[in-house]
Amino acid sequence: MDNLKLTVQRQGRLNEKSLKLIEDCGIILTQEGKRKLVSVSRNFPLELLYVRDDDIPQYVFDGVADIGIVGENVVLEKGKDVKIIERLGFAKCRLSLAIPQTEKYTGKDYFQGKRIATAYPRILQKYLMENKIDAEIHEISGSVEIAPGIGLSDSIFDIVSSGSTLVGNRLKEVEVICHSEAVIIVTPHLLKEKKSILDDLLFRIQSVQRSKNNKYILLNAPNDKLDKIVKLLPGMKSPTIIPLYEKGWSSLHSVINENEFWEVINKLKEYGAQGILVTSIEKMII
Ligand code: PRT
Ligand code: ZN
Repeated sequence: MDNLKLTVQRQGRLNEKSLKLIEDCGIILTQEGKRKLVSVSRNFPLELLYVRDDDIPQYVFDGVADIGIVGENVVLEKGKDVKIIERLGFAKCRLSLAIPQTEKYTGKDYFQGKRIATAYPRILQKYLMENKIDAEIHEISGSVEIAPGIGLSDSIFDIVSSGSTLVGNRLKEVEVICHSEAVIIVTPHLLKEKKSILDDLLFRIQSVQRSKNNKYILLNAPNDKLDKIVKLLPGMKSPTIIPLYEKGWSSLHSVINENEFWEVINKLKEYGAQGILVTSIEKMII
């Protein structure tokens, strides 16, 4: 049977995490394969194609690759008819409008008649049309943040993550247009026989993703507070409770969403929980 073809970024911000995700799924790629244009797994029917991230939507749309891992911003910008089937939670960033720090921002109408430099003309055009802003788009492919400083534009529309690039170029972020993260896209031409390989891969990816968002928690608690603690930590089906040697106490094991942990911890202490241990989970299948 044919391998499922996955295209990933050859070099750059997405490359390492894309490969790590595949590795976390138990899929072994040959070491030297990472430097080639193509590599084949020896324990899963998967083939990797390494390309520039900008080319990924086209490769997937054409069916040269069945699926791809790419930033949502690139998917939106290319406008190809590919479907996002999974959000991966890394390479998070936003696409924003920014203006010189010395300028007074008066709201969206500030951009009427202005020149905006960007590498994302399509996303920007859509935003300007939706907001009835008549501005001039200057498409440039890199170092967008220097455009206002050299007189190429009045403002920029670009990717922002920490915001330090903007500050370093004396710019300020004034409108966030959209958010982005790495996603998996699938071709509209997926062959039936490859669908089951894709389902298997997605099952593995989701187990890995879930395990990243959750922690295994163990604690000791007085028996009369167990009901309250179980409500805070309902776990996957229900927590495991094991009696301690010391009378009146139990050990409780459960799973907790990482984002909820700090909210719950104070309540746990209030209910007399002690010896709280939190550890990571490698795979999580529900
Ligand atoms: O060579 P190739 O074309 O494959 O790669 P590339 O240079 O086009 O892309 P790359 O590797 O830089 O980024 C790949 C993807 O990572 C992007 O498409 C985004 O989806 C995502 N991503 C996440 C980012 C950032 N964070 C990011 N901070 N992409 C770029 N940046 C740049 C941004 O352009 C700006 O210059 O970092 C600067 C802003 O960062 P802060 O932290 O200073 O705000
Ligand atoms: Zn690129």
